Amino acid sequence: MKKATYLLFLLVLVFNCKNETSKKAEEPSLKEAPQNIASTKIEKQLREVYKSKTAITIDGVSNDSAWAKSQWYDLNQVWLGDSLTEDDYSGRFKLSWTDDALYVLAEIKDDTLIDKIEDPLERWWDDDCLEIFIDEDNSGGEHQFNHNAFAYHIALDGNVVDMSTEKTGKLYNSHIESKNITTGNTTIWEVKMSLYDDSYNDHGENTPVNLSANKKIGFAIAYCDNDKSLERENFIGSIPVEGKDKNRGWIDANIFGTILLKE
Ligand SMILES: [Ca+2]
Ligand SMILES: [Ca+2]
Ligand SMILES: [Ca+2]
Ligand SMILES: [Ca+2]
Repeated sequence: MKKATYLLFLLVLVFNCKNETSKKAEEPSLKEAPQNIASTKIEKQLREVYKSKTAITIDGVSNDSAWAKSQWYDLNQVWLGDSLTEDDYSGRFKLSWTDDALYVLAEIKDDTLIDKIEDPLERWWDDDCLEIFIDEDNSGGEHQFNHNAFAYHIALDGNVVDMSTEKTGKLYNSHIESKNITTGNTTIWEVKMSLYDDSYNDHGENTPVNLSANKKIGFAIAYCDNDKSLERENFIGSIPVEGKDKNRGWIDANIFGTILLKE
């Protein structure tokens, strides 16, 4: 009897050890999980974006002729936080392009604008900000700490932040010219973006790509809404994300929509 109990104890010990070993072995791969996202993009939300024949002035005023010709798209998919009320948030956007840039016009209605974290590289997603996702070659796939795609957070003060290849936030202000003007609870954001391909080097010289008709680009846009909390209260995107975890855009370019540039 004693022997049997001892054997049982040994068995349990060995089993536990095995479990412990496999657990430990899985930990690093769990942390590196984003590295294993394959480029399995399925084209969704394919939208035609028309070229601007005249220059678009980045002044936060939407009276440029390109905007009159472009259609509004909803910015209404809740990726994080509870369901929204009309007072708390509503948003929509338009797109256009020229040979050297992609243009975004966003109209955001937000009851309280906050920009209280002074350091632009500290929790840049917890102040109100516009976030624009660009996958220049529409490849899809993982982009958390590389430049297969970009997730530009544009703060109310114009600072632009994304994750660098050093796995920290970095300013990419040279990629984006923007201006926002708030009237009442409505903010107009006008944005001009230079696009870079996946060879982008955080420590080298980089040349933006030239845009041309029939080019496809992976694209999504979102708004981080915080009104009074330590962390953002809502994250609202332009495209439905399947599954429970909808905060995937900053890691996984497979979830982006696709835009098709047209003359
Ligand atoms: Ca303008
Ligand atoms: Ca709000
Ligand atoms: Ca890419
Ligand atoms: Ca807000």
